[in-house]
Amino acid sequence: MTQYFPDVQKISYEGPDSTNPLAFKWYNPEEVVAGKSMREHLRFGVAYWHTFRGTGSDPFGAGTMPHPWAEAADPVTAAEQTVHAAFEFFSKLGVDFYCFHDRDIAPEANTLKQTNAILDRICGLAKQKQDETGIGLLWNTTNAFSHPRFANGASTNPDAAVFAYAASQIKKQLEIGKELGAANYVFWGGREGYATLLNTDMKREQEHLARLLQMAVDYAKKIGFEAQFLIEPKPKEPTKHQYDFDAASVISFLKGHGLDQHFKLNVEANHATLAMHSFEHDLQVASMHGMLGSIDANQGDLLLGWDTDEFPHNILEAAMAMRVVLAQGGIAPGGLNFDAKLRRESTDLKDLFIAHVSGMDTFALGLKIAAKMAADDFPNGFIRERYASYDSGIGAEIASGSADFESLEAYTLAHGEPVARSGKQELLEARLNQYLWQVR
Ligand code: XUL
Ligand code: CO
Repeated sequence: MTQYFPDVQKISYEGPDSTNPLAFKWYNPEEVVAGKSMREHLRFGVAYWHTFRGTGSDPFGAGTMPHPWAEAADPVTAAEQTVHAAFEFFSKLGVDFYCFHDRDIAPEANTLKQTNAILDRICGLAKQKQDETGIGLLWNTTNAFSHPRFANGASTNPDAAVFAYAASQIKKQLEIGKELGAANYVFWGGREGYATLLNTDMKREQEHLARLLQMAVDYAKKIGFEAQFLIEPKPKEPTKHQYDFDAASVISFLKGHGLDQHFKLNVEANHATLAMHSFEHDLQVASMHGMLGSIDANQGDLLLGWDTDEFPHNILEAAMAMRVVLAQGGIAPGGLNFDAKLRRESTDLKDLFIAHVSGMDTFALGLKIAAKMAADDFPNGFIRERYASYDSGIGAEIASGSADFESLEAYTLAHGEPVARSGKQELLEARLNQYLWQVR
């Protein structure tokens, strides 16, 4: 069998002092942290589209990345070779999961029928490789945004025939997800949004989006596909205003359409920052509604206003993310999918491994830091204390709803000016830095 990465052996854990770029410094899959192995906590996944199909092209130039698996002239043979390359990569890296869109894993043909037949053939091979390796599908999803037919959206398209096409594609992907035992199924908005209200009936478009989601819920039930459904928020790109703007707007959309029981969120770091939120903010919003389902682990660039999808290497951000995940008791059946791509200038095949190893180490270290903080009740103890006035007396009356304006006025008249209490932000930041630098 052809090896696509002959120079790379199985990546192993060598510990924090190693200087080997092809070894883990922090990710030690069987090491137990806060009662579970790192592998159980982190549930890493590789994104098929970036890692095996991303070429490094940008609006100013062609692809720069070698893809030996895609060199076959015939696209179906290339797709089969890509499955082999992908499973070699997953096995050597030691991830337990992967994710794909229908159009990453198999090429589109002239008709939906032909396209679906090719998809079945390639996914049959993927199933065989899953069974051989024990590597599972974290989630699959539908690409209803690249083809020119989706230029004006999929379920929010003004043309009902395009809605029908998108629905047919999603129907097939739900069947594929069932076949491959996907743990989750993702809906990312693609081109569900608009550029100008001069040609857009926003209310109608959003109602159609809700219809599509309800149909997906109904069909999954009908075929017995039990994956967790996830919506992935993003505020802009490719449209100027994406409907699934951020965690808060997605949650209120789902609640407004009676869909919230059926969906959780797949929060992506770079999408949160494009919405002018921190990664941890959007994670926290989703989590406090019991709706944080999975994570697209990447990072953006503060100085660039688009989705740069860099591999995560920010330990502080990873620690803050894992703090939210630990507090809600874990991320399963979701996981951490590296929706991340190499920089266009990183052109060695080995860079794919180096980038994933660095991302996995970043989150493994983040997990250890977050676990140490949780064990010390930091900063939770401080936060609890900060709100302690609501645990008894007048505060408990406010929280329980038994206080009213008259009783609060009487309290204020009797007690006078409240005593100022410091929020201690600088103290907490300094303490946090101690965690970042001391955990090993
Ligand atoms: C696009 C993006 C997608 C989704 C899946 O910004 O993040 O790749 O993760 O469609
Ligand atoms: Co994503």
